[in-house]
Amino acid sequence: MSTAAEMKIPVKPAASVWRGPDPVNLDEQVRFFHENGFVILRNVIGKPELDELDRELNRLAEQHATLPHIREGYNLEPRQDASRRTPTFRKIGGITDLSPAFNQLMRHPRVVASLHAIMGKSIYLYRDVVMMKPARVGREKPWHQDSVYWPWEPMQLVSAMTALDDASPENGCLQVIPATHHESVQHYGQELQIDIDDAMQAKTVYVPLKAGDTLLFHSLLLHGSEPNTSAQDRRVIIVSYRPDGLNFIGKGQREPDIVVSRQA
Ligand SMILES: O=C(O)CCC(=O)C(=O)O
Repeated sequence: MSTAAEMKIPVKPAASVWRGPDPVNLDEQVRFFHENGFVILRNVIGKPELDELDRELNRLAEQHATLPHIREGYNLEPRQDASRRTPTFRKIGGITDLSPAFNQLMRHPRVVASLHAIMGKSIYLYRDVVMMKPARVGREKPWHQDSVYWPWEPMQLVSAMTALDDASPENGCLQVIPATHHESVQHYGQELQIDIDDAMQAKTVYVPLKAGDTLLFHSLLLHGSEPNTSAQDRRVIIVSYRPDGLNFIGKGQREPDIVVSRQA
């Protein structure tokens, strides 16, 4: 891995494309997740739910001027697409408070069952954000590990990324480097990122998702994505979940817990 003193390198095309197989059985999912730092749940939601979430995102874009700023709030793409009627958002945070349909997705029984198997009996919400990655203007996300931004130790959160559109190498689907979730690495810069060397580049994998698939990934898994230069939006919702037993190391007051699910 490169150091801060070296040049900032853009995210390059990945060396390979993840094609499965994706474990379905819970025990196999847990084994696969611990080994690789991710696991994919296919077809978690279908067309009716996707259509409803699409309507919700259109509603929120229309109403953006009056929406409350929840958790990360929202954020515009540096490059706006003038052909759209509403501002071109990069992300919308606090989405599960803004929309009942997204709140329901955060608690989806299949996702929650896999999370319990991986994380234990208690699951709390930490972060909930829609990443819009809009056609033509969606910018890249440099290589990073989420936990280096986050005020929780040990760094053992799990994120669920559910695709709201088909996500492919063409429209900037996520890239990961499997099995990098065992330790944190030094990041640099305002956006907190790392540059990966040729050996790491050779291990990069695109993770294409069909709309409705959910990728679960460890908060230390190295990931990034290229810009979306295609004509297809690549929207995903990412919900990040925290297990019991982590210490809050942030500044200021800790937010009250939001319980997603608790097993007896
Ligand atoms: O949406 C993406 O492509 C990447 C998002 C991401 O890495 C993040 O929110 O941590």
